[in-house]
Amino acid sequence: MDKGDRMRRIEIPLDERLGHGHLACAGCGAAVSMRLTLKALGEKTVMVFPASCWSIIPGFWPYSSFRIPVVHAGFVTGGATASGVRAALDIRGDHEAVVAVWAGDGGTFDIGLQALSGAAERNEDFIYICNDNEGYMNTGTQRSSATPMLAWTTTTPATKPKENPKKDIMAIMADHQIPYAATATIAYPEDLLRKMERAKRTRGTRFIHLLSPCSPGWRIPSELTIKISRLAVRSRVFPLYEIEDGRSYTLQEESHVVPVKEYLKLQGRFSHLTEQEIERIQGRVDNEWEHLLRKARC
Ligand SMILES: Cc1ncc(C[n+]2csc(CCOP(=O)(O)OP(=O)(O)O)c2C)c(N)n1
Ligand SMILES: [Mg+2]
Repeated sequence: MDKGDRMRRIEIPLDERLGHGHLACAGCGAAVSMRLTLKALGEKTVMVFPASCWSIIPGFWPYSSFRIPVVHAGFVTGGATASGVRAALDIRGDHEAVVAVWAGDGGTFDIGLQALSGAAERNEDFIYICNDNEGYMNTGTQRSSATPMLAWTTTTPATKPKENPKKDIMAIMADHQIPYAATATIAYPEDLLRKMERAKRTRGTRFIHLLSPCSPGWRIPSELTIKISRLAVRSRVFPLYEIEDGRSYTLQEESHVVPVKEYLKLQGRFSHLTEQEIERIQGRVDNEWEHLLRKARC
């Protein structure tokens, strides 16, 4: 990727496609991501929502807060529904409209993985956005395979927190050799917008992995959403990077690196952790970072 493109300052478009009266919680990281995403994708966008918080947040017609057409879809069907919407638009001769899926981590890492994998293997022409809040939040904070190791959820209580590490969804998508995949968070709005614009310009299956702090699910004060998103990147828990054609990695190295503890200590879902457990998480984050660096350097 051209470094000039990455460094380019981006003007945030003024038009709003997410209107008043949406039903997101105060401090919902995803609501800010959605607002920016819709600005980048523009009015000629159809958005597919597999079951998630976003089955509720837009509100119902005729009071929907969305100023684009949306399709509510079954939990497992994000990839398949978007394939169908794309085919229908193509048959009508509309190759310009953008088809985007906005699915939760449960709908992507777990239950929707098969439909997504099938669509990605066919290189279907849509943008798949995984809004990762690291749990089944709409149904009250159950564990998903995106929940980080040792985190509290209602199905992994503090006395028995989650033992397994978070699934590496970016590696899974890279191995489908899709044209473009990227990670993003709202703490870096220009970067998020640039990646959405890049995804819009690319054809074939594009995958964006958004980390979206969830105030009730992560047990954080609503005003800390942006700060925690930034700490996720600075602690290398959630590195920012792009992958072209599943093989070419561009890692955005953070100059201000902080210990993982700085990220964990602000969140109630990690308040049960001992110093030893924090060290264990730090070790894992360091290993994953080295692994990513090796991929970016080869
Ligand atoms: C087949 C099926 N099983 C369960 C549900 C209930 N359900 C609706 S939303 C949801 C949680 C979705 O979690 P995620 O995909 O992470 O999105 P989030 O709610 O966190 O935004 C569940 C379990 C459903 N709608 N359909
Ligand atoms: Mg979720």
